[in-house]
Amino acid sequence: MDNKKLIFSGIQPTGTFTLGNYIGAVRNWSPLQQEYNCVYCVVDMHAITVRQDPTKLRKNSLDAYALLMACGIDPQKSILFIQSHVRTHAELSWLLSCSTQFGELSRMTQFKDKSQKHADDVNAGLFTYPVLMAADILAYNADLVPVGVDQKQHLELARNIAQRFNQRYGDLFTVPEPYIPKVGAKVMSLQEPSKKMSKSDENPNACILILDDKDTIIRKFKRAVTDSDSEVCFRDGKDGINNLMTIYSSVTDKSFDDITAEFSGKGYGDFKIAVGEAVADHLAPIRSEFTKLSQDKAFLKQCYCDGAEKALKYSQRIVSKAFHKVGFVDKF
Ligand code: ATP
Ligand code: LTN
Repeated sequence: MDNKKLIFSGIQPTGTFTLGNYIGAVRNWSPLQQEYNCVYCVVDMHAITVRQDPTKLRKNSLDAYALLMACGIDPQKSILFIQSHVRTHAELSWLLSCSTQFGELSRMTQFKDKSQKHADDVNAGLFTYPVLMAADILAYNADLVPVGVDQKQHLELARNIAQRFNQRYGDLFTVPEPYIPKVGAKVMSLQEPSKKMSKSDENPNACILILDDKDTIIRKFKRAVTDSDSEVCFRDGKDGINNLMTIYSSVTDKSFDDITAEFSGKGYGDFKIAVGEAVADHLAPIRSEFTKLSQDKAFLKQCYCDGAEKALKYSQRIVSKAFHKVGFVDKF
């Protein structure tokens, strides 16, 4: 093994990725492949904490895998796999759940939000979701975890679980650090800019999907909720415009000052169209790569089977040490 640091991250196959998933997380995964050993995962086991249609889940998982490749993740460079294919995640999750307190899990804001949203199905998996996420990360002794800001609390918990396990049983796990982008760590809904953009939003105008065509993208931006002012500038109280500026800045690399100068004297209408065009141009190559990849089912299968094999081999070394440390009888 080389001494490069290890990156781990995952995304749920709960639908086509939004521009929020892309800017806040997935977009940053591909460049990291140059400098780090990377492990990326489609977390289908996390997805079933909310009711899923089985046929749709299977399709969404394969699409999510192909989308990650279309976003530049190369299965030759990184370990890219589907979570349920690698048993060590569930195994380690059980061990870690016995080092996690009920009180800690009760404080997770995602649990509070999701149990309100799905009040008819507040299942145990929704509650222990962050333990499985900790297992994903710790099974690879990941150093860095690139995520959007909404996952910071879960990552903090993963750090606490790692430290507690190490104290109880002796050093084993690396305590992971979050890796959160400076711009775009929380892309907001286009319809309610005080809420995060989310794959599972019921209002289709609230989010841009990364496979939306150019006309749809421009139409959604034109309808984006803004304020009654007319100046394109980043300021408190201008949530809608701040969000559009963040999006425009992250796809064009322009600074907020440059954007304000570019649109001085022009109205919100011109700005919204410019954002729509920049986003559509940025996403076009991903869309065509995805179309190409998803036609080659045999190739995709070869990639995810290969990925699962490598992931199991890597994580098994660490998880079997954890089994030994807690006092399970060795098999070999
Ligand atoms: P769901 O709506 O099904 O709960 P989600 O859209 O929140 O899903 P996840 O699969 O839970 O997406 O998240 C994948 C990654 O995308 C995570 O790193 C998360 O932090 C990031 N992310 C999700 N939404 C946003 C957003 N609006 N802005 C920035 N990053 C985001
Ligand atoms: N909970 C994450 C998805 C996720 C993840 C992970 C992210 C599952 N396991 C491990 C980073 C590392 C979310 O985005 N909702």
